[in-house]
Order: sequence, then C-alpha cells, then structure tokens
Amino acid sequence: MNDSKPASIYVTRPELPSLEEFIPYLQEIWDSKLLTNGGPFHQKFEQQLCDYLGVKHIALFTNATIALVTALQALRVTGEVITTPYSFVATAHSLLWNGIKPVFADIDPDTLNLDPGKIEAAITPQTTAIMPVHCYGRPCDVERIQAIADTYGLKVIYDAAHAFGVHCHSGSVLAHGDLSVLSFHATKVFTTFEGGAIVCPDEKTRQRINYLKNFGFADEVTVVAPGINGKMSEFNSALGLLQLKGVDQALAKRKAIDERYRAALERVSGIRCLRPGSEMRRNYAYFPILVQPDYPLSRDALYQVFRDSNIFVRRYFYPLISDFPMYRGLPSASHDNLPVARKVAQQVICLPIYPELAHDQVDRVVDLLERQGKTGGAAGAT
Ligand code: T4K
Repeated sequence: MNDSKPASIYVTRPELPSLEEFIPYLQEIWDSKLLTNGGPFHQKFEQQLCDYLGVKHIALFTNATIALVTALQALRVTGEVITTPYSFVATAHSLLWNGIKPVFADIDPDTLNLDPGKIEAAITPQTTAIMPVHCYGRPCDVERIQAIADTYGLKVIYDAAHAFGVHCHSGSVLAHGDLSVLSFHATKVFTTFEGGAIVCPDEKTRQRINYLKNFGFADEVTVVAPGINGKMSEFNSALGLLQLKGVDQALAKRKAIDERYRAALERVSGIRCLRPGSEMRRNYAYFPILVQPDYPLSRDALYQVFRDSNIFVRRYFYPLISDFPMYRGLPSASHDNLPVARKVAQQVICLPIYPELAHDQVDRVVDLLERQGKTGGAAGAT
C-alpha cells in the first residue's frame, strides 16, 4: 500500500529567471565592484520600473517596511493616522516606528479595503494622514479617500505592497495619494528577493526620500535629516531588471489560475470568492476565499485539513493587526469598532496562487474544498 502524501503545495512560490540568465548581470557587478549606493543597475531598474508601471518617479528600497517608515518621515506625518486593521502587521508597525498612533477604522465587506464611509468618524484634531492598503492588490476607493483627505487637509500614504502593476480607471493605481509603497518580497507577484519602492508625485519629493534612505546625506559633507539605510543593493536591482522581462508572462499564468479557481468554486456552496474589484488591470496576487457559516467545516478546521493534506494555505490576515499586544489597548481596536474586519479575519483562507502552480494542483485544492463541503470533514485529509 502506498500511503505517501502528495507533494506539498504552498500559498506562493517566487517566480525566478533561469540562473544562466542572471550570471552575466552578476559578472558585471563583480567586474565593476559597484555593489550599492545607487549604482548603474539601481539607476536602470528605477527607470525601467517607472516605464513598466506607468509612473514618473520611483525611489527603490531595501524592503517595503523601511519604505513605509521613510514615507511617513518624508511627509512629516505625526499624531494619529487612520488605517486598516486588515493587513500585514508591517502597515501599522511603520506608524509605531514613527511614534504615530494608529487609529483603526473598519473595512468594506466587498473590497476588504478601508471603508471610506468609516474614515471621517475616526478623524480627530491629531489626525494628519490616512494609510489605506490595496489589500490583495484590489484598489481602494481612491477618489473618495482623496476627497476626505482634501476636505480635512490630510496626507494619504498607500500601502501598495500587493498592488504591483495594478491599474484602475485612471491608469496606475500607484499614482494616487501622496505616496505609494510597493513590496518586492519573495512572496510578492514581482520579487527581487527582498525589496520595495516608493512611488512619488515629483522629483523634489523623490530627492528628499533619497536623502532619507541614505542616512540623510545630501552630499558628502551635508546631512539634512536623521535618515536610515534603506538603499536597494546592485544585486537586488540587477535581479529586478531581469524580472521585468518575465513579469507579463507570470501575470498571465496567474490569471489562468484565478479563472480556473473561480469556475470550479462556483460548484462549492459555502465558499465565497471575492468578486473582481474596480481595477482595469489586475495582478492576481492572492486568491482569498471566505468560508461561510453554511460550509460544513469551520475555517480553522478546513485550514487544518489543508495542512494535513500538505497544502499550506494561509490565513492572511488573521489575527487582525488590532489584536496584537502592541495595538489591542487602543480604543479603535475595540471589537465593536471593527465588526466587518473581525468577521472576515475569521473566515478567510488564501489559496495557493503562483505562476508555476500546475492546473492539476489547482484541481487538488478545489477537490479538497468540494469533498469537505459534501462530507463535512468525514472525508479526512489525503
Ligand atoms: N504591507 C503589506 C500589506 C504586506 O503584505 C507586507 C508584506 C508589507 C507591508 C511589508 O513588506 P516587506 O517589508 O516584506 O517588503 C509574508 C512576507 O514575509 C511579507 O513580506 C508579506 N507582506 C506577508 C503577506 O507574507 P509570511 O510570514 O507569511 O511568509 P512565509 O515565510 O511564511 O512565506 C509564505 C510562503 O511563501 C511559504 O510557505 C513558501 C513561500 N516562500 C516564502 C519565502 C520567504 C517561498 O517559496 N520562498 C521564500 O523565500 O509573511
């Protein structure tokens, strides 16, 4: 009898070019001995990234978390910032690292993004900015958020860690707000191993951000701010440059997987897929499902069956940020304030999606959902 388990499937796997393709880039770095501090690959990658994303000014970073911390510094944000509890913890951590108080507002039940209708009630005399997240790469209601920011004189910094390549009706979603921050982490649709970027509205802002990410140096002898070291290295920049060549193909493969899931999951009652959002160009970064009360298994029981079957789905984003010890004492973290986020965090599972995920692996995920949906857990793991 063969009782060996089927191969593991992860929530994501990075898409990489062939090593052979990367060797000449490495050779160039080795020959030049230019490893960091805005070298030739850094400059080329910044330029080509602007072209690809359809934006004019980008500052590359070592990762998105340092970029978020720096974005807040660049705009001199202080006091309180209104943000979502339904995100990766780095969103709110960037506020604490700046001595800013996060004020959580609830999310919209359809988009799972910060609900614009909940923002105004959270504004106080201390509020200086809003930090929404384009969760799963689905655009926030950028117009309504901007209208509120304009009315109250607030800055808007988008955590766009998931929104690489996403377009809304007006073009790149990254062009909205005062600044947008991207992540190129290994788990993202576009990766440079670690990496990130700030999309800026103009060259003056980018210049200031470049000072801040280089210890505050404006020139060899002038330090204009208590900056940090947020620079992207030549290694990561060279990889990014090469990655740009394959990104459209990778997005097309993600699209096919997204479509396969959607078509198959129509048969499975009790499992809700999110409707595509308002975007004109999607990036299929995640495939979240919401386990409804009429599905025979609880979300956590289903999560365990997946794991027992070597399918490593994730509960992004559970627990809510507002439930972690450094946030849960805030008045805005109270259960009554965040009913939608709380419910969604109890229901969500992100299914595997990445370019190399084979269609029979997608079918294995769907079969499990279908089987458990029929037998209510009696089927066990495979
Ligand atoms: N804002 C938002 C909204 C974010 O989602 C994130 C990051 C940030 C800001 C901050 O961005 P960065 O500072 O990281 O640039 C992951 C990532 O570490 C994190 O970057 C990401 N969001 C978050 C949503 O997910 P984990 O703890 O779930 O990652 P991990 O290591 O468990 O990886 C998940 C799966 O991915 C693994 O089971 C297998 C696969 N994987 C992962 C890595 C790291 C690989 O195949 N290769 C790898 O190298 O947090």
